[in-house]
Amino acid sequence: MGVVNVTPDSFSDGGEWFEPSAAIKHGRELLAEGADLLDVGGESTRPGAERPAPAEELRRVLPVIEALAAEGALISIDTMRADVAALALDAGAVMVNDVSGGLADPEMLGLVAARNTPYVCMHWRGHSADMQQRAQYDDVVAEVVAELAVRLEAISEAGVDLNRVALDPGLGFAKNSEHNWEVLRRLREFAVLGQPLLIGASRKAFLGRLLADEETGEPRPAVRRDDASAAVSALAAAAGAWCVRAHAVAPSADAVRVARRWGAV
Ligand code: PMM
Repeated sequence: MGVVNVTPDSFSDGGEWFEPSAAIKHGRELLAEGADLLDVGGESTRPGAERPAPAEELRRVLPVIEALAAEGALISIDTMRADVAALALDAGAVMVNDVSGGLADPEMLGLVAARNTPYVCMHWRGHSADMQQRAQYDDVVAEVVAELAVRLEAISEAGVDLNRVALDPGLGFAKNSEHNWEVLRRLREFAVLGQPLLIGASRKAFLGRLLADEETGEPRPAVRRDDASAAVSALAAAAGAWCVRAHAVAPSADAVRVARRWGAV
């Protein structure tokens, strides 16, 4: 899954593809690099980010979705808002990627059920403004699995076909670096949930900290985390992940091919 952030303030590629024409061009490039899906989003979820108004979120994503879907791309809409998801589906998106797992908008699961659309449910404990205060766990894997199981029940009760639902442990969302590494180290344990798994590690801060400059201690900048992101892609694929979300698709696509040929996928 290639990331097309149509935002002025994403941590990973802030503002680079904010103009629709630049985002559309970038989407085409990611497809050429081997992306099977493009994840188009108009709200930055970096820690501390402020939310755009719904109208602004729509203004950002709709022209990009329309153009890329018209060219045959499979698009997921990265949104927590049911109204945005509905119009994105009308514009040609084929999947909803909801980082709140249906918690941010009470209308979301009903929409997904009514449209019978594939749905990514990520583990989430609250909006970006204060999510890092919620990074409190005794056993992060056990608690994230349990909280995702509760979401799956709600999703099923809303009438969504569970055959169309993927889960995501939500690296960096109400999780610190140690939590993220623990989730990755024990990724196979998420198989008990019985759903395909999506992993979004690409360019995240925990990789920047791992690769910090040995002298200054400065984290490695986001745009220089793609080799590490690809390493996570290979290992996540080997641990059974269904999909990896990546900003630089080419290295992750190669990494997944290696994992597949290795016999792991
Ligand atoms: N991470 C971001 C945004 N959307 N969606 C899913 N399913 N999983 C993630 O880990 C995820 C996501 C934040 O990263 P970005 O600002 O680079 O898009």
